[in-house]
Amino acid sequence: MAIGNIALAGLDQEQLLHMHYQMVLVRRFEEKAAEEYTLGKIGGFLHLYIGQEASGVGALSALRPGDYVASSYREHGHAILKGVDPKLVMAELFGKATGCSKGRGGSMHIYSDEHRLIGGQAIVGAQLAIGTGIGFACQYQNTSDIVTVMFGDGAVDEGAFHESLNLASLWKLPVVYYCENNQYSMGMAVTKAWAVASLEPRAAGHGVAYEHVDGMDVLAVRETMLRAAERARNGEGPTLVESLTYRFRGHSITDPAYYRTRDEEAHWRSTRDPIALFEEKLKEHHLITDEEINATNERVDGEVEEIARFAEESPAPDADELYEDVLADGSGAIAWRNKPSTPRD
Ligand SMILES: Cc1ncc(C[n+]2csc(CCOP(=O)(O)OP(=O)(O)O)c2C)c(N)n1
Ligand SMILES: [Mg+2]
Repeated sequence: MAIGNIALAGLDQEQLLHMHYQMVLVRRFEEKAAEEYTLGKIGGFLHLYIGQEASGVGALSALRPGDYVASSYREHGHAILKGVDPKLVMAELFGKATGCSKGRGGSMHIYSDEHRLIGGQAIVGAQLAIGTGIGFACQYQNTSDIVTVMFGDGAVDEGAFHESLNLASLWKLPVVYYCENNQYSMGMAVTKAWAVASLEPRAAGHGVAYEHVDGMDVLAVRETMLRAAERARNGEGPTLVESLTYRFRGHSITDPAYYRTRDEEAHWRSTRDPIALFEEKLKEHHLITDEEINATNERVDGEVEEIARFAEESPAPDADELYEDVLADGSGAIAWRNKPSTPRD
């Protein structure tokens, strides 16, 4: 067994190996989800997080359990890292009653009140406004909780991005705006969409602190996020963190990604795989051996089989529940907690 008495980024060996395990778990979970999708077990959309594991593990490792996370539709990994049981996440993808959103949300609407995971939002940029509102609530209620809003490079062109950053800056809200710049929004390359090379000028435009980080380096991400979280908790207001990463698959599972070359993908996979990079670093510091990496891979493979089995064997939601938790009709907000005697159209 590798013996590491060297702490990296202030973390001991056990903590570092746990981060490695989390990255492998998120990767394998997504690979399994892709497999189940092709078997017809998962319907609707499916946006995988493969390639972005360091960005997620590093960011969420810097948060406290009571902190809020608001995310996009590429959120399976965020949910797992926020503490939601992966079995309940997979069951949600399968649309099963045991899913964390009772099987009614699916891949894009993973949610857990208990874990303070505020979605899973399918509307690009929705989480920016929602997260900012939660930040206001945290401040108003005088708590030490903060909010991390996770979004993609496509969301920064939404009006909600500017409205949110302006208010959060003005009121010094405890929010970290975490942009996972994976360089594409669906088929649109960032280089064709942004008039500027980074988000720095946009942050400056709203008087918001800005940090850029290599999103393939899990420890660099963690350190950046620790600083941003501290600023938020200390009443110094929001930070916009830009985490440069790459998604190894298409936008969603059905996207053949014709807008970029296979060479470009192969380059990122072979030279910038965040798991391989972290393994190299751990080995360099004698904190892990190849045998231990293999053992982690095997352990996670077993866990993921179990996760998928749970989802497969779970029951479908009862058809009678179809009208439960419907929040609105045409005339305004009506909370239907129970099935109405006469279903409305
Ligand atoms: C308001 C809105 N506009 C357009 C869409 C369609 N849409 C879904 S994902 C997406 C791209 C977003 O890309 P990015 O923010 O970079 O996130 P990524 O998918 O790369 O994680 C678009 C345009 C949407 N869901 N919502
Ligand atoms: Mg993107």
